[in-house]
Amino acid sequence: MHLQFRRGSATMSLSHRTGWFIATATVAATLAYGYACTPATKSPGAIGASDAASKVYVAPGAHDEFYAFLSGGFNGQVGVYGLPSGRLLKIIPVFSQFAENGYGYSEETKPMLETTFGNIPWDDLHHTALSQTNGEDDGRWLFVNANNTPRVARVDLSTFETSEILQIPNSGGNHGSPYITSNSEYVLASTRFSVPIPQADVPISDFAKKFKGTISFVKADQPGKMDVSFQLLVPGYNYDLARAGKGPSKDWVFFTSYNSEQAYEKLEVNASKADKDFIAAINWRTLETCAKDGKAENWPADYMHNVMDEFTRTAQVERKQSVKVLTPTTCPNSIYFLPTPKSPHGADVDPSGEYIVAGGKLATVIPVHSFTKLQQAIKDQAFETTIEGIPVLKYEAILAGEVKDPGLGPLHTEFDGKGYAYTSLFISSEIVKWKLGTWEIVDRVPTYYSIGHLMIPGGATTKPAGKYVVALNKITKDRYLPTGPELTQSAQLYDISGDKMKLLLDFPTTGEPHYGNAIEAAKIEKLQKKFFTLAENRHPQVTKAEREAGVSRNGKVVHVRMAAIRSHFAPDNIEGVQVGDTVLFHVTNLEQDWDIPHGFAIQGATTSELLVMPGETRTLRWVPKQIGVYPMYCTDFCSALHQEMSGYVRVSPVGSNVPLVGNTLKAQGQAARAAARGVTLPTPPGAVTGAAHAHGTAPSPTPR
Ligand code: RUQ
Ligand code: CUA
Repeated sequence: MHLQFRRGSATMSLSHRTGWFIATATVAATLAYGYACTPATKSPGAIGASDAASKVYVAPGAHDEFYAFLSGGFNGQVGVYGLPSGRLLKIIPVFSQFAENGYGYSEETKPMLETTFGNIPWDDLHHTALSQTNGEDDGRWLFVNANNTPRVARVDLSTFETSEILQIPNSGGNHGSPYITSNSEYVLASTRFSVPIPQADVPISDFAKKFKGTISFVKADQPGKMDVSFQLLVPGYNYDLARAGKGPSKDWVFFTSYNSEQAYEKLEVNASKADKDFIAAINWRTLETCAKDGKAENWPADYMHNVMDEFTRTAQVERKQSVKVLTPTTCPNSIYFLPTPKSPHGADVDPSGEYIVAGGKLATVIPVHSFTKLQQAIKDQAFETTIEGIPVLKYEAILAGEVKDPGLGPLHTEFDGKGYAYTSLFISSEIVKWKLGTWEIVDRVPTYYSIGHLMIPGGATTKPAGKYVVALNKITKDRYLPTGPELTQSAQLYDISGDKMKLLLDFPTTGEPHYGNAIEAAKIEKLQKKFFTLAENRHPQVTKAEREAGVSRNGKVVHVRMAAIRSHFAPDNIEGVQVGDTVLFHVTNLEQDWDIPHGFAIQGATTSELLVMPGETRTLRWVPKQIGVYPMYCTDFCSALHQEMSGYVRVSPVGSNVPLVGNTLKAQGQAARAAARGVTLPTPPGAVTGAAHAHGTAPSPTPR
């Protein structure tokens, strides 16, 4: 018999129905054995509805205690939620274009999605890692991975924007990524799919001979400077997930691998034959020393590094052509294999740094390795064999213990900092709580349904805030109002402050959440940037005051330097554009106030709209195809006179003699003459009316 299961909700596999059955059975069992459950509630496993409600209730105007960053899976974005309320606060686009703010569409942000394969508008984002200092979340950055076209990105948590994306060369599927070392020295990334390295035209049947994996160490401690410091070439398995050590194990990283069978067809059968696969335990300090001592070879590679420049707010692309490669033989004692049953998925390290827990998705136990024993086994050379220069340690020599009968399909484990671990079980759709050291199961709760990852605020650090666990579920079925064939994905919040886990809340998520992180809000709130300083804006087409606005032609390209301020554009009427011109609207938002973006849209633009933050410049490209007069307007309800924030562009035939003008120049002339006479022109009404609708209440003076 082999167990079969699939992630994703597109198909109901037979085994999922089994999972469903088991989940239902678990619920029934839970009820039958008198699990603390108030009959009034609709959700089995939940505490009384009003109790639960009061625990997640955040009063109007009050703030949540935690920020949660949940990956969006196939949507390529990150969702930001407040906990315990589960309220969605923001979507941060990373590897996908985002119509809400023009990310990936505006000229400044398009280069962020540039790769050596071209501009990629959509990728698959699985895992998150918050930056750490001394093993604790520090709130500076969030790292995330692109799974399909291998990349790692940094999100700056002062702006909640993607600030940097690094492509990972010599990788095929960047799943085991990004995991972070305890002082944010490195972000880790591994190949899920082994490939010929360097890429080559070879028969697929040469898999075992020619295909390899890589583990990349990305230097990440300086913003804007991510780079692959070195790669370790490893046997052609599938490297799945990872964790860095902490405390005593902080110089080590642990990667799960499956398919040590090296199957290249029908993996669901052929990669599930061996009893055990491996966790690769890697000492990154040793690798660092080898690289410093010149043991790495420079291999040709082709990858891109895209950085959002802080002052031009424009992404710059750098193409890199080589990478340092180490192997287990050129850098001995840097990597060991820990036999681990069976096709392990997650690898998780407890807050003390002693225990390495594997989620053997087809295993009947949860194996836990001991870091102390691992070191001893290395000293004693307790090796079973050696594979491609990698010593394989004896299972019994490194094993701390096994959690017996955890349920079906253990995937991921998080920790509460109070001596307990929580493991997600995909097939039996539940969370089990067990004790570190004794390995006994102390509690289990059903999840609705098919949990993948789970997350405890700070659960990946040395100091978890063991208050809640969030289940990140793949399937919701009957939990919400139906919405056609595609139903929402969902997270569930459980109270873990007591002995028993208690379900408090279901909340829908954007996309399919894989991993997520949550952090005390205070660590991030204090770092917030409220607007970009106009005086520091170094965009080449910036308009720092209305008098600098204007239009100019360079052959078929028309540049419009445009100012946006409540409640007008300058210029607001443009003539002299011709059919087939490329018109670049460089819109600078002159506001210097929190929460006052302006939008920009023009009829027939085939890119997107813009949303321009205070103090920044964003550019929309527009190529008019027909003569006429086209309206343009602000798309963000910024003030009482937002509807008046509009204008026209006149488009004439090719070769027309209509001169190119933007009307601000006239208005500006008036203002200049008035200023020369010592007269102050009345401030436009919109500028003093204050914001309306969604954008706060504080009016700001017009900085002219
Ligand atoms: S993986 S469950 Cu990327 Cu576990 Cu999602
Ligand atoms: Cu600016 Cu509406």
